[in-house]
Amino acid sequence: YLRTGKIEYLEELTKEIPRELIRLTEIPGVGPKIAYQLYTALGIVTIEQLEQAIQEHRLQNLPGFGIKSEEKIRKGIDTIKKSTGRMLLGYALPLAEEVVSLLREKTQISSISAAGSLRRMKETIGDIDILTSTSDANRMMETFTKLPMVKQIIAQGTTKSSILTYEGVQIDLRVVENQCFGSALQYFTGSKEHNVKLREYALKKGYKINEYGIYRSDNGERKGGEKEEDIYHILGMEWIPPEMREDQGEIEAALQKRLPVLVDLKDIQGDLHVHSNWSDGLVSINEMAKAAVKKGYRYIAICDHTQGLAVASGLTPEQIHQRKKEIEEWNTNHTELFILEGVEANILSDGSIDLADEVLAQLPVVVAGIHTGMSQNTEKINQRLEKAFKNPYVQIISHPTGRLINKRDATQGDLTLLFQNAQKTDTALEINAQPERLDLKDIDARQASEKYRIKLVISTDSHDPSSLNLMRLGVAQARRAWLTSNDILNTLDKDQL
Ligand code: DGT
Ligand code: CA
Ligand code: CA
Repeated sequence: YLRTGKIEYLEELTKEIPRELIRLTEIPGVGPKIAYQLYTALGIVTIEQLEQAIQEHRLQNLPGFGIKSEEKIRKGIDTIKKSTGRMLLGYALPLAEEVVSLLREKTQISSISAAGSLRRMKETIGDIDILTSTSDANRMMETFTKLPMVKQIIAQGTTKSSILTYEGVQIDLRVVENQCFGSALQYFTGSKEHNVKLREYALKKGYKINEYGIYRSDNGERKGGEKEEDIYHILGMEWIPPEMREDQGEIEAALQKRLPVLVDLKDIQGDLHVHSNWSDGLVSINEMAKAAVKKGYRYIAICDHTQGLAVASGLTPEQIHQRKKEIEEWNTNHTELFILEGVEANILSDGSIDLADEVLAQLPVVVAGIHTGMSQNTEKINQRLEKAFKNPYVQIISHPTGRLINKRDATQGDLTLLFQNAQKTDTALEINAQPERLDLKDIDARQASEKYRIKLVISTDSHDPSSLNLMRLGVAQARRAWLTSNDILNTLDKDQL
């Protein structure tokens, strides 16, 4: 490849298989194998051709296909069409951080920050907005438009440039005067709804706000704008954390000086849902524990899958027993971090748990989740969850709605019933920090806490050490849900927990 810029085998394959075929595999329910079959047997390459073939029921004639599989693929196409094309926060955030760090390295920067939905840490991001102030705007724009990830320059000016990356992500960079940085940051952080409400309130109070500052309406005098706090403080409010800026009551709360002190990453004392290579995790319990020590945690719960989930090498009671020795050995030899013995058990399709009560009773941490039969109807899912909540050993429900952003809708389960049951049985609900889960989502987690006083747990569901870093996504989701450290169980120290 280095000599010729080509790989012969790849060239051959490209002749054999059209490149567009890869797009079919983005359809939920269509893997590489099925895509290949669709192409070789029916000559299908595009989603449009696939839709046509489904309409004419041509898939049903393929070996291994039936009405059901045809229907499943049709639904998958619906999902993909509904998906907004917005990227996951977990993808946008590292990309933005890389851009910021490259700009810092190569230019003179007074201030720089993400703005827009990224700064508000929304679960999905349309485009990435970055705001900066510098003594040399031209140099900044030159540098930005020549970054290694840039495929195309959409616009290049002295105050705003936009680029498109090879992955198809749009990044907007704005350069503002240092003395306007605060007001510009406020303006470009949004949300639009928050800003509209804030501007209306400002007008009522005799002020005008825009990206250049905050001004008195009567004589136009500039009152501030260098710092973002200026805007909120001059209007008589507390500074509002970006995650709350969605016009969901935060302006009213800030005026009453009753904003909650949001949970912060540094409040997190441990991770209560991680896997090891006893089930489908990539590394040993020891390696997971060492990584958790590096994060400054005081405890982790190793919650391997259980026997009902064979595809994830779920553990039998006997294997759980064997695993215990490894956990005890760590705990005997280490004081800095305590390993809690746990499982992520399965809520089977009839609502029973795939381990006997005697086994569950031995385990300090029992997480339970739905991993199969996710397409059951509302009644079935409801019954199933209700029964699982009644199990006295189940303490935490993992990824409670089962949604996968842009890929799979939440289960048909009734959310109100879920919350009522969690409340009644004193069961905690998880905010799963995996980028495509973020489940519970922000508004649901807020309701669970405010209305039902349910305790939440922020967990990474890590299957490898580096995924422990996803905790910040879960914390962001909790902050968007207005949660404080009191609402989150894994902010407790080990003994309280
Ligand atoms: P996104 O990119 O769809 O995930 O969402 P945002 O919130 O990042 O939206 P974007 O990129 O269009 O604009 C960034 C922020 O700038 C937005 O949250 C509010 C502010 N903004 C931009 N243009 C306007 C505008 O025309 N009117 C108002 N009120 N605000 C604007
Ligand atoms: Ca944006
Ligand atoms: Ca933008």
